[in-house]
Amino acid sequence: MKKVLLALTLVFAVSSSAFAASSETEPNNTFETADSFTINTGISGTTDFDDRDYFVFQANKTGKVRVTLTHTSDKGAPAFQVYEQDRTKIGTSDYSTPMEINVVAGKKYYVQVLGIVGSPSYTVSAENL
Ligand SMILES: [Ca+2]
Repeated sequence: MKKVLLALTLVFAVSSSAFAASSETEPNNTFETADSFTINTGISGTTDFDDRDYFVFQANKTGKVRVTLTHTSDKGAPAFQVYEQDRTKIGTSDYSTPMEINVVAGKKYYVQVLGIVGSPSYTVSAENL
C-alpha cells in the first residue's frame, strides 16, 4: 500500500512590482532582509495590509537624527517604528510623524514600515540634525 503525499501543492505567492531606482527590494519583511539606505538620502517603497518593510541605515556621527516617512500617494500614512541595532524598539510613529532619535556613530538603526490597506507609496529618509 502506497502513501501518497498530498503536500506537493505548494503555492508560491510571488508579488512583483515595478521598481524604481533607490527603492525597496522585496522580500524585506525581516531585520535580516532589511534594505539599506544612506543617511541624508531616502528610499522609496510600497506597503500593503499584509506587508512589512524593513530598512536600515548606519549613523555616520553621534547625535540626533530625524527619521521621516513621506507618503507619496493619497492612500494613507503608514505607521513606522525605529529600532536600535540590537533590535530594541526606540519608538513608534502612528501617523508618519517624523521621529527624532539619538544615534551613535557607526551603529545601525532599523526603520520598520507597518502595512496598511490601500498600498500607499512612501519614502523613508533619515537626516542628521
Ligand atoms: Ca516588505
